[in-house]
Amino acid sequence: MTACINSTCPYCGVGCGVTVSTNAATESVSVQGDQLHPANQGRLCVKGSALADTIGVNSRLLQPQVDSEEVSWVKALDSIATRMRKTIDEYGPDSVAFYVSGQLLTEDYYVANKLMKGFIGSANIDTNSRLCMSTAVAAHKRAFGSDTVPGCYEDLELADLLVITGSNMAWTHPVVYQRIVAAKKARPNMRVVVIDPRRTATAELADLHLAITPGSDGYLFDGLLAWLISQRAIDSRYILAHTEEYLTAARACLARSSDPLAVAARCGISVDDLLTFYRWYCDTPRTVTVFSQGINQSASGVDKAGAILNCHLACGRIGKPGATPFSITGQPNAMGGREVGGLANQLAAHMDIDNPQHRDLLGRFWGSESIAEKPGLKAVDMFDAIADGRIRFVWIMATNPLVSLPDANRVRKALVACDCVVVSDCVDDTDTMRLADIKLPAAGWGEKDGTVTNSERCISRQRAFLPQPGNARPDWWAICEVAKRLGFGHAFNFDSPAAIFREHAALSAFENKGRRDFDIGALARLKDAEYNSLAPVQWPVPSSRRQGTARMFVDGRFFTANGRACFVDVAPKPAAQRCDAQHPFMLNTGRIRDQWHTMTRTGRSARLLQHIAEPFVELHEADMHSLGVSEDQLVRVHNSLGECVVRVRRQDGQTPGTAFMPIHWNDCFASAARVDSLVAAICDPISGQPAFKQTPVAISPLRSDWQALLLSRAPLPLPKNHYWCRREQSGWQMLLMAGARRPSLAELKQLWASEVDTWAELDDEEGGDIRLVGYAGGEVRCWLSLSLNRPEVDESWLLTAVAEAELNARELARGMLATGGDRSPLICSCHQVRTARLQTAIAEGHCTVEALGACTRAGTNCGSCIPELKQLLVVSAVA
Ligand SMILES: Nc1nc2c(c(=O)[nH]1)N[C@H]1C(S)=C(S)[C@@H](COP(=O)(O)OP(=O)(O)OC[C@H]3O[C@@H](n4cnc5c(=O)[nH]c(N)nc54)[C@H](O)[C@@H]3O)O[C@H]1N2
Ligand SMILES: Nc1nc2c(c(=O)[nH]1)N[C@H]1C(S)=C(S)[C@@H](COP(=O)(O)OP(=O)(O)OC[C@H]3O[C@@H](n4cnc5c(=O)[nH]c(N)nc54)[C@H](O)[C@@H]3O)O[C@H]1N2
Ligand code: SF4
Ligand SMILES: [Mo]
Repeated sequence: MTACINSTCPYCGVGCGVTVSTNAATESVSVQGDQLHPANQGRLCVKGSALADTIGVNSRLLQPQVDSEEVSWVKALDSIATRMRKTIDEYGPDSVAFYVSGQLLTEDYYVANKLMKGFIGSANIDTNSRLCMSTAVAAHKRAFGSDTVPGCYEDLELADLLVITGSNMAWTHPVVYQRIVAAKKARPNMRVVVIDPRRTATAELADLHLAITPGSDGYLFDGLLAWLISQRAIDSRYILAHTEEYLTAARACLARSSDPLAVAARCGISVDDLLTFYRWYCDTPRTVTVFSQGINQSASGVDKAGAILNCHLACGRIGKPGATPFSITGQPNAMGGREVGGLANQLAAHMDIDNPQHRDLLGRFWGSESIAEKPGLKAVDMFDAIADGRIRFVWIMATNPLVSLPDANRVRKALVACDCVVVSDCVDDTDTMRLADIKLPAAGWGEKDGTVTNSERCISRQRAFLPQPGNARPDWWAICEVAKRLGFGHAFNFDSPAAIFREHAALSAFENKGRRDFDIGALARLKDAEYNSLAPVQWPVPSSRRQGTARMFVDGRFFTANGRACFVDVAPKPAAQRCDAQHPFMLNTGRIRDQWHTMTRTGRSARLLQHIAEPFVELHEADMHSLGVSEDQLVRVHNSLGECVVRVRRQDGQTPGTAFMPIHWNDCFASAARVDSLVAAICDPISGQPAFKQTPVAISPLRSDWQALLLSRAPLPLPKNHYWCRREQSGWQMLLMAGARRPSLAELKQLWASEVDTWAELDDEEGGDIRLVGYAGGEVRCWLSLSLNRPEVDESWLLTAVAEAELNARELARGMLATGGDRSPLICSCHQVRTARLQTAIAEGHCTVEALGACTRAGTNCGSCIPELKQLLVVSAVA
């Protein structure tokens, strides 16, 4: 019997609908795109397509633990409440904190915020959205009076000019990107400008790629406003009718940014390219500007986003089909978190903590007299307060700050020093979990019910289709249970996510009367069955408009006191830090196509690890030359804060003098690859969002006398003084290692002394390489290859081979069949198509993405690799 259920993908802010089929007899789960979901209309990217690989009880935390002992939930919840109460009694409400996440469901988030700001009476709840969207939030509020994303995905398809800045959406919002690709194909006149210091997969679609100096977007958009004014391309009627402070902003902008030559020089691009962009913008009423972390994660991010908003307001390009600024959100529920007021300076339902009327309203609605009166500490400040003992209790939910906060080594010190650290997570081992005093097993995707809101304000249901494993429980339940033990039972007597959602919706409409943008009053009386079957809907959904709202500000009315949008004088600034002789490389950080953040889920999918399996630093060839390093060589990337050891990848899209590292690897997966151990905690003064994208570093080659690949059935002890990178695949532990002093054969065998009864060895006559296979009872238990450089192995072949005991030991030791396997980089994860196969197909005359797809199947499932196929076609055409 197969059962089908619709839900929402738990990864990025595109918020794709998925249809999950579960077969009770075979216990198999398959995940497909939901044909009817408005965000994706059936499409999924590679991460969504691999969702079924990442569920299950493997590596899950299944039982609460207090001080390293497994305990019942009752005991764990009692301990949390007692320790919290004791801390509050002794040091006051501001000595406790919650650090939460845009990956919580709205219902979890709502009760966490309600408990801290409404009943404990402190605003010390902040979220990883501080690292992600807080800049956009602050810029929206300053310009619009509310944190409103005005447009919708359809606007990106309708635009005649699409400006994408600081976003690698081909990899990070792949389904929206695919929608744009399709739109551009249907309307070839649509133009795309990509602004990014690197040439990314996203830039493959661009008619113009501006590889600006890192951090210079503020100059570019300020210069654009000056140009629009000088060309009389502004919409004076709109400015007069719907905005204020235009003259102040315009005068300042004209005074500093009128000279395109100077602006181009600041941005490190040619004046021709600059003016091409400016002219296109001038001439195209249907313009959309999409921005993401290249803008948000900056010490002057709010002003950069403000500069973008200024240009849209000046041309009246907002609230119209195909014309809007569009801050695209990262996490699946970044928007839901904003709705419930998860940031330390907000109140629930898009209200403000600084506004006494809002506090009063909330107090009456919640029946509480202890609503927090002042903003709480923003993420980076919160961890500083933990470090210096102002905060003595912290509950971390659905985020991994030891990996994702800047100056991550300082975060470690803070958590070590903290009296009580509670961590709620689904998996049993994360860098942060290792420092928890109390561990709570959270129900994960597919095991819990609730709602999320995507980048275009669309609320959709996540639905459970699996039982909660072991003693895992949803986060909302754990929070409510603690609230009850703290004496707030009357306000936390929720019996289901539906009940929480109804209260959340009712609050949004309470005394609203069109004054606050976030109003979902039409959903306040949903019966449980209606909540269960809730179809995706875009907020606002006031009682008067049940069908939801695609676009905001259509009538030019904003949520400021006088209804006018506000121009802001946004004096541009360069990147907060500069390179110097000791730190000659500007390190940029971000995401790769097939991994999600700290890899707790995607790092367990063999399929997703094949695209890129090891942490790396990308460098331009010229820099590799001057450093004297070659592709795949290990290097140290370091500065005064920390050090990482990663492999070099040559990347021609990298500007000389810049480097790029992924954010994903951490202490659970590699010896030294937490990139945030290098990033300084320099934040935007308004939003508190850290400048993750520009860090001066030094890079130096690492000498290694040997490198090895180990495969083992049993868990391996991780070496302390060597480079390593591990993963699990098909029940095998795979470990790559490198080091200075070469271990002896005896030392290596010692690793599996208790496991193995028979060894097969093969010494390479030429290089003195070591190849070892260990058997127990005729079955392969371990396999090892050690040589000077990284052993070249066909991993797919090897994994099948080690499972077959009768295989010739010599062949196994060689690691490859005599015919050889294809070890070239994997491009299409869905159909397992590698570069060499594609190059052959191109040589045979398959010279379009479609032809390559027909011939090799690459790119025909989720399409996430199409930008890479295009790159390959371009490179092959040049060669
Ligand atoms: N595969 C995958 N997808 C994801 C995620 C993931 O972990 N993996 N995470 C999700 C989350 S939470 C988020 S927030 C989003 C982030 O989505 P994006 O913002 O698209 O992702 P990033 O890779 O962080 O950075 C975007 C781009 O900014 C560029 N950049 C750096 N400095 C500058 C600059 O000064 N100016 C400009 N214009 N650009 C610059 C970088 O080179 C990079 O290409 O992705 C979401 N989607
Ligand atoms: N250098 C640098 N640093 C960055 C960034 C960057 O671009 N550069 N980007 C920043 C951004 S935008 C973001 S969003 C952050 C992301 O950083 P994090 O939020 O730290 O990363 P995740 O791995 O997504 O952490 C989510 C955790 O929640 C767990 N989890 C999943 N579902 C649930 C659930 O339902 N309940 C509970 N309790 N736990 C759950 C997962 O197993 C995982 O451990 O990183 C930030 N850090
Ligand atoms: S684009 Fe991919 S990761 Fe993002 S929601 Fe859709 S399927 Fe999930
Ligand atoms: Mo994010």
